[in-house]
Amino acid sequence: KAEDGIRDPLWSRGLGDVYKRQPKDHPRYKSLLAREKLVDASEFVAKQGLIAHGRGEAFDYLLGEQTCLPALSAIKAAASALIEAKNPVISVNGNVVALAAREVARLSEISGAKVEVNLFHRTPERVAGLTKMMKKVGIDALGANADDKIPGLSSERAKCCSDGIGSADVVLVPLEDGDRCEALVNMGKKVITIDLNPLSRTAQTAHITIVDELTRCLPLLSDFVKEKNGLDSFNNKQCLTAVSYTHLTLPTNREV
Ligand code: PTJ
Repeated sequence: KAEDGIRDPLWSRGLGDVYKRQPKDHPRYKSLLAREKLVDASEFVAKQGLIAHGRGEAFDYLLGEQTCLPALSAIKAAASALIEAKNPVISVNGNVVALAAREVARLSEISGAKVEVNLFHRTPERVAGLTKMMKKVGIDALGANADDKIPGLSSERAKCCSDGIGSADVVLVPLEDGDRCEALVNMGKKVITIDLNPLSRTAQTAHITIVDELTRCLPLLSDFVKEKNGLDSFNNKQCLTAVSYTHLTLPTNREV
């Protein structure tokens, strides 16, 4: 254990080990790697997050495990929103930190967005552990001193930071619960989400929904912000319809 009493998560065995333990020639190497990252950080990933990951995998399988054209438009619209934002915040949960801490760190650096650890299944231990994981990739994440509340939500899941989500104009909140997404929209925030399920309440409620896998779309989003390659005219409903009708297919015609 480290001196603060929290076991060094994720990189305790060195991230290299996570990669080395997976057979690189396995046809589903990337999928194995993602699962291994979640297991490695299991102390701070909600058990429910593992189920959420399985649902995401299933949708990604049907999407052909690639960024579809409507998702690309949504990523560009998200880039525009982040570029124009005055106080952008990236809200991260257990799954997001375990899978994509480095990708979040790069986006935060490029966009100037703050990072807040904000959890559905909130405990002080999880907030501290995930904050420490962000620190290891160079990010001082907010979250521990939650002094504000998201109106309309009960109990621990309402907590947030006044200098983070509380005062943000644009919030990027990947893999979010539908209730909380709606509450953020009701607060007047511009909400960008990343969710592989185009039918979820979060996907339907957010202003900009990127229907793509988290680790696949974050680097693209960072590149577009850096290149100022945004898209101002965007219709989320049309985008979700295009994903559902054109890109969610049964994988009968491709290698599985
Ligand atoms: O760490 P906590 O306590 O904040 O809890 C996090 C979870 C994920 C448990 C919580 O936010 C939750 O219950 O989320 P939901 O309502 O299950 O929604 C998660 C959504 O993310 C689902 O629609 C999944 O399809 C989608 N998803 C899962 N993995 C990925 C994903 N979308 C993009 N990339 C992924 N890797």
